[in-house]
Amino acid sequence: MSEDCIFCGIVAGDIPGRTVYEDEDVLAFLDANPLAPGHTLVIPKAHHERLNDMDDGLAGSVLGTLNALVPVVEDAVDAPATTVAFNNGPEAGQEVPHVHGHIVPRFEGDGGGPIHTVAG
Ligand code: D5M
Repeated sequence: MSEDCIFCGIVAGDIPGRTVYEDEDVLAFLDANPLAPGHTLVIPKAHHERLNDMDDGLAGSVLGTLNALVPVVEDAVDAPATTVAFNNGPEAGQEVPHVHGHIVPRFEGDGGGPIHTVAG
C-alpha cells in the first residue's frame, strides 16, 4: 500500500471503483477515462510500480486474470477484439505508477489502429 497511490486507494475502498473482478491478489475495475465502453484495468492489489517489481507468482496471477477477463469484457460490450497493453514506466505513457493492464474493447472501424513500436 502506497499512501498517495490512486489505485491503492481503490484497493482499500477509499476511492470508488467499479469492480469487475476481485480475488486475494488481483483487482479488476472499469477505467474512469475509458478509451471504449468496457475499458477495464487489471492490477495487483499490492503496490508495485513496474511489471518486473512483481514476483513471478503475482505476475502470473495478474496475467491469468487479464487473460480470463478478455472474453468476458468482449462479450459484455459485444466487441470482436481487444487491445491488451501495459504501459511500463512514465516514458511509455504510464501515468499511474501502480502496475495495471488495460483491456480495451475494439470495434471494426474504430480508428484506433494497432499499437506500433516507437519510431526512432
Ligand atoms: O493509464 C492510467 C489509466 O488509469 C487511465 O486510463 C485512466 C485510469 N484512471 C485514473 N484514475 C482512475 C480511477 N480513479 N479509477 C479508474 N481509472 C482511473 P496509464 O497506462 O497509466 O496511462
